[in-house]
Amino acid sequence: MATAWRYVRLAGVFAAILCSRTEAQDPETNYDESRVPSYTLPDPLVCNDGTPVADEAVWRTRRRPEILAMFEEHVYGRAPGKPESLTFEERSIARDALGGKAVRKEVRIMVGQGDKTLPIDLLLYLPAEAKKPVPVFLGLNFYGNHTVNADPGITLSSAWMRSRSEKGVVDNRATEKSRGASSQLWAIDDILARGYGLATVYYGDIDPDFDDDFQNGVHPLFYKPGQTKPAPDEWGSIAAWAWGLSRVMDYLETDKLVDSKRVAVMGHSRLGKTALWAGATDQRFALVISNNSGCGGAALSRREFGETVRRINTSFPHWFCDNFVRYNDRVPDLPVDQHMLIALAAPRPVYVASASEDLWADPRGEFLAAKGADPVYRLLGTDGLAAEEMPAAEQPVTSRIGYHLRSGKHSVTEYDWQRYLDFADKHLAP
Ligand code: GTR
Repeated sequence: MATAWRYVRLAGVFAAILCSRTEAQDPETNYDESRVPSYTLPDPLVCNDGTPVADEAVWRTRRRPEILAMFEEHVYGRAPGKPESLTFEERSIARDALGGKAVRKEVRIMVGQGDKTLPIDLLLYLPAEAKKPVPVFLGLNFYGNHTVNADPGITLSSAWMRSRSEKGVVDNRATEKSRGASSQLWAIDDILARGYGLATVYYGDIDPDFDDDFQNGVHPLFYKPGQTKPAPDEWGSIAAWAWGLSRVMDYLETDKLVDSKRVAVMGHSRLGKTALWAGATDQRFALVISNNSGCGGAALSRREFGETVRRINTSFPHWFCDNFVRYNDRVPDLPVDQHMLIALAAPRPVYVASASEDLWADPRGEFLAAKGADPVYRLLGTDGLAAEEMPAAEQPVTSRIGYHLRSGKHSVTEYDWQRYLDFADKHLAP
């Protein structure tokens, strides 16, 4: 057994004892590598009719669309295309934000379909010194744009959000106390210092994260006459959040301060699942980053280690499409696994990051999925994932598929951001 894996297991023993996440204490949850079922992954380089994917053309014209369609039908659900109307309203601009380091912009993206509209509020920080359009990291946030920095110039979100006193959210609304409450998750100073911008949106603007049978958020805008909820193969919340990221991209393409050919889509946890799906469905994203995305994100479903398909569909029935529930007790019948989701980013650079104590997200399953995408990246002429074994903690792999295991808990840290910036410097250079 690899040393790295012994370390992960040891960390797991402590995690199981100390972890406050109730899911992690579920006695049914498997954290024992020896109890991982044996499984065979679907081959990303064999078409459903058995034709081998011999070259890039077959990948691009046949296999990639086939895999994308299977994820739409069985996992995330089909999303609509662009809305009938999309307008952008600059609501504020400050050229001297963050002590003169940044230009701060707030833009309202208004989605219109039929007689319905939905506002999505974007916050953008760009390096003040920039002489030309800059590459940007785009990521959704969990508690409102005003939580990513204590900057008093950010408009306080008035949207519904989960109550959480340490984030300053009371009775499902943000209070002044929530300003900067998530600033440790967003390395804005480092991002700006290295010449990048940051674009962020509160994910609840697109679809509030609770199961209301899709009555609020973006879904109802697209119901056909008489329809009251998405069909079993239509979009759940993850697909809606990813769709929203594409609408932000629509805006970024119009902003002359942004180099829209160099936008990295990034997300943590459920929003890491979302970033991967956004990178799969919208190839305008030049780089894709999954931070601790776990089940339904970068982790292989067939390992059933930590969070499982059944568990995630039970805890979060609104995240995936209803068809995904069919696989709760027959994961091996899924026509896809998550290595194929990572492969949908190919040949664009993609980075998968795990944390050693985040066993709920199955770090090893995340590494193995990245490895499972490697043949596609190699077919397309890149160096794929340049690691045979799962690396030890703090040993980043920076090939076109990037990977690291960070010591510690489920979170996004300064260490993670430094690696993403290094990776972007290497792979997004103009
Ligand atoms: C957990 C969930 C994970 C992950 C996480 C998060 O409760 O089981 O799949 O998405 O939430 O998003 O923070």
